[in-house]
Amino acid sequence: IRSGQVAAIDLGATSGRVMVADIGPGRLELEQVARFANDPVQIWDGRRTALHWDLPGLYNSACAGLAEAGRQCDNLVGVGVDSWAVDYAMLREGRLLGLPHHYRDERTAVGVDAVHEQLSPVDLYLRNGLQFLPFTTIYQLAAEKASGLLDVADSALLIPDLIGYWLTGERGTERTNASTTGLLRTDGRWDTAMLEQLGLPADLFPDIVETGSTLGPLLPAVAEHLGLSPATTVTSVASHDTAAAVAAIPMDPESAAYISCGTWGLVGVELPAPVVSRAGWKANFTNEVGADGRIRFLHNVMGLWLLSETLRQYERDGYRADLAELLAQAAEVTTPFDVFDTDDQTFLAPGDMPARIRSWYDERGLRPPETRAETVRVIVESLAAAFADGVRQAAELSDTPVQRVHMVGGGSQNRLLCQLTADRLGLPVLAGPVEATALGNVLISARAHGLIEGDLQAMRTLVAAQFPPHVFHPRTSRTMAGDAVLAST
Ligand code: LRH
Repeated sequence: IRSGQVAAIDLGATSGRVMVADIGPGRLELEQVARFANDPVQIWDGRRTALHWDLPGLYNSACAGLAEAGRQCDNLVGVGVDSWAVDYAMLREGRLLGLPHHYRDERTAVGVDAVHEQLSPVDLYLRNGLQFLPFTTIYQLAAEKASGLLDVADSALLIPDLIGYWLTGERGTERTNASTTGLLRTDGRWDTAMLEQLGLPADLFPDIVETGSTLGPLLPAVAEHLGLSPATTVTSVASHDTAAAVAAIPMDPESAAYISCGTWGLVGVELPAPVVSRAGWKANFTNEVGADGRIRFLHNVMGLWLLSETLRQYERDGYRADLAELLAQAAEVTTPFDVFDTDDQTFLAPGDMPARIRSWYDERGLRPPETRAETVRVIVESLAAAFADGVRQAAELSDTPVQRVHMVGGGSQNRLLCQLTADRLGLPVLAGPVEATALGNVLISARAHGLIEGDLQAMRTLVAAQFPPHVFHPRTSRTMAGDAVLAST
């Protein structure tokens, strides 16, 4: 066992950070060295303004963070990169062809139609085991066909793989993130027959690289520019942020469900093998690959996006929104409201969220929230309801006897959300760690560098010891099945 530190570049949909971890047997210390905004850019493309990620800007900020990490560490041995899933950049002869599209860009609708003309949604599900999300890579690529870019590109890289390529000059498609593209069969291989049927190039993405493998050392010029040792290597960690988070959840997957709650709320269980059934298709449950070959059987709930986009609107309206204050006011709301369907695609795009929520109620003749506190309350209530449904369905569809629910990510700091979720399920919610994604990133990196050893269970034990969760006990005796509602307080 060696000693040293590893750095994580963790890119979220609203902000990115560089974290440093000092890890060894029984030791896990995590520190943030840089945090930066991730502000998508709207750019005129000749026909419309399209929503893109500012990848060069993010890379620049990440590099500044790595340089700072190097200054703070005595032996920085490695770097791992994770980000949101599905999005990709196109390249020709190694050079970037324009900024990657944001998955919330509206261009994907034509792609969905084009794919479903060739393959029915259920047939597609039986091939790739993924829930329907209109922005999955397969739909984005199908939409891309019209742009002509596919004729020019000779390769494509998922976002963390692009950062890894810029750092090392090496290309690969990391396994966990590859599993979100819809381009793999449930056996983990590229579905070349399907790509051919859809008229998409079969060799656009580089070969799959396994989670935890070494991508390569930093390019000499990069190492010099950042003041890092040229021996520093980049590990292909669980580069899908959700896979990294799940790897670090201090849970026993045999009896626990999880909610990885950031921009999205990913609700599910961890399984040894995919569950691909008609019932799973109907419930829109996905089989994504996790660290060490586990399956993340989960459903995407709209997540904190509903809240952050609401706050953004309040600021546009000239109100200086303070989340903590609004949540405190929301907790005091006693008027009962129906919950709204957080899965409704109308909430996907950026824009005026409170107005869209109000219309959702109006269109159904239901009483809409009026005040800011009421709006925040219905969002949190509706998220808790969607989380509870997700947990129940995950348990049922996978035959997992769920006894507790782990909430990690930013949502674990939202006490109202944790409590309401516990109440709706009648199960304890164990909140934290908030930085599960970065922890999963550094743990896999540290293991690859020989700083720690062991399986996922060993890593989770390390997390549990250093980051004991905060327990929210249910205030009702409601059962998992959702019947018998008896308030005990
Ligand atoms: C969460 C996440 C999620 C994907 C979405 C695109 O950040 O990676 O797992 O479905 O972003």
